[in-house]
Amino acid sequence: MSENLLTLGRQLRADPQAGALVEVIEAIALAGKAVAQRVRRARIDDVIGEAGAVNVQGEAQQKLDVLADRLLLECLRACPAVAVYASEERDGAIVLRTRAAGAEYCVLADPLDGSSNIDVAVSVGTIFSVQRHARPDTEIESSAVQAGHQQVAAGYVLYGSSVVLVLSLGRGVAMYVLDPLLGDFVLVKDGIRVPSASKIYSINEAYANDFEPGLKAYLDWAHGSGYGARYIGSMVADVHRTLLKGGVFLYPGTVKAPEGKLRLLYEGSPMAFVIEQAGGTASTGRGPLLDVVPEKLHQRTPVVLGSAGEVAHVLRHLGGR
Ligand code: FDP
Repeated sequence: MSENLLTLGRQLRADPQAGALVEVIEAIALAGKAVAQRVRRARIDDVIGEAGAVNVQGEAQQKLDVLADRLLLECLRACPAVAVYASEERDGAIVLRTRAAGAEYCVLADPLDGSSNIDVAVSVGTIFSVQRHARPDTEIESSAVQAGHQQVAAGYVLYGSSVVLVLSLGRGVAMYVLDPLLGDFVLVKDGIRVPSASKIYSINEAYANDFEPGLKAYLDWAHGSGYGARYIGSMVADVHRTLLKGGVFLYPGTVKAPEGKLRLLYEGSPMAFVIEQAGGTASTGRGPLLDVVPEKLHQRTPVVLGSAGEVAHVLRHLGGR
């Protein structure tokens, strides 16, 4: 029986620096609980498979992508501190309220990352990023397009063998697990640090023929240096393992897709924020990922993140930083 009663809400409300962010994170956590239930029941409720529409990226939306996006929107709509919601599943940002109405934050999310894995019961997750609504209300939609280092909070909810919420408010990284008895996220680890080195690389190596020469050279070097490979194919699960066990996660550009597949604002930036807050490194292969100034909402980016020592090995081969 659980004795851990330090819930996410109680911990946040005791934080004098958290302010109105508390209600934003609580809204995201509530959506996470609702999505977790839907993911668990997906086969039973017959919500597996494609929704019949494609998103703005031209990718087939899964029924659960659409459901998760709606649940997140509804939770944020009821949160007075949120001005804007932008999602991988929607063409444009949704203005919920203005700063004049007291709303200070923009929330960006990949509502259900790794969703092509749902029908085989592999871990999926919700990735989120919170930024300040920094522009005048007349430019409210573009307010969500900010460099990663300007995030005020980021994290993810992982729907795996347990439901895990990882959160950074810019002062380290904490991990919470949904206690099914309490129906609440309880703190299980604070001040998480990514191991500085770990001989694991995580990449879809099937695309290797299309990788740039430096990356092929890194993989050759890793093959000869005692490395192991781990690739779930669900970013949120691969990054979570990297956070806890170390190693390097890569989704690079290829000849066909020079900017890779992952979205900067919904996947790259929030995961980079978490990893760097835990003492790791995040790069595009050309420079720090958190320094990239986005030009548009749905921009893609190559991603190299994880243990500082492991990312350094990759960058040494790529000639980047
Ligand atoms: P998915 O398409 O299943 O949503 O962001 C998309 C993503 O999954 C990531 O979660 C995952 O890391 C990546 O795509 C897997 O792509 P590949 O199949 O090309 O390796």
